[in-house]
Amino acid sequence: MTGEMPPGNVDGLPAEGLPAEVVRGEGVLVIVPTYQERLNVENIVGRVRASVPMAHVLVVDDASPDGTGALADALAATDAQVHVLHRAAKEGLGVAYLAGFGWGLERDFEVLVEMDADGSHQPEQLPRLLAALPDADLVLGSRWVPGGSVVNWPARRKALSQSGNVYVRKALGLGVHDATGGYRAFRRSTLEKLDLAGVASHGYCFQVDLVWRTVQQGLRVTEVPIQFVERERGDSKMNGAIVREALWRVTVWAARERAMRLRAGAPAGKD
Ligand SMILES: Nc1nc2c(ncn2[C@@H]2O[C@H](COP(=O)(O)OP(=O)(O)O)[C@@H](O)[C@H]2O)c(=O)[nH]1
Ligand SMILES: [Mg+2]
Repeated sequence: MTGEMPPGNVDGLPAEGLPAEVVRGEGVLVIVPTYQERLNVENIVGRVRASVPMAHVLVVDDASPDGTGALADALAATDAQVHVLHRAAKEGLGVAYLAGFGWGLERDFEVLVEMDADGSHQPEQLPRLLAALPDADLVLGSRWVPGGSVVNWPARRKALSQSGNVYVRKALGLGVHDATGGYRAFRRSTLEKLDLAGVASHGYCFQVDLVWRTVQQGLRVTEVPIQFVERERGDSKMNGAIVREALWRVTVWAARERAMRLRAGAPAGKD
């Protein structure tokens, strides 16, 4: 599965403002939000540590009733590169990531990575994302570019993700094929420019929100193909409300953007 993967060591790449050590994992924080992931947390943390040994991991747990947080604490107790941020209640993926970003930005991390806990985002592909960072301000792991794929999704879920991404691309005029995915690497400098305090979106919409903000700042977004593997253990927290939130917020942003362009006398969008 990982045979065609480039090696983690990417010596020789021109690193614009990014030392080669960062591309190899030094100063990299992998943020893993968890809710009810007791069956997955040890596996994902171990795989990140094996794949990019210099990187640190931050588990952001929303007081999972199944004891995910305590298990993460036990992992952190034996590994100085594993950390846990306990939140008091489940408030959605977006709020958990914002807390994780805050934690990482307060410390000296240069790169902040988003990764699901359920194994859908393979830690073995992280070197691939990091290798693209010298030429990007945000690297997206993408299912919907050539070379990208999804394993074990029913046709209905695949169609939902693909059509959702087409809608986002057309409505916002974004040149991005997977704006809803949650496997991505931000430079610290990118997050610092995004007005994170103003982010109100929660689920998939949170992911679109951050790409949209990054593009609006004129920053460089690069998509790297990933193989997304549907979880084998535990349950998805995706629900209709998460999809509806993304739909209405994207529609509102698109309408606002169009109105602003019209007022400025410019052509309305690229669609
Ligand atoms: N901390 C936290 N993590 C969450 C929350 N909702 C989902 N997650 C985590 O976000 C990741 C993706 O969620 P998942 O249910 O797999 O969504 P799916 O991949 O879209 O089906 C997993 O690691 C979840 O445990 C939440 O409210 N709080
Ligand atoms: Mg999942």
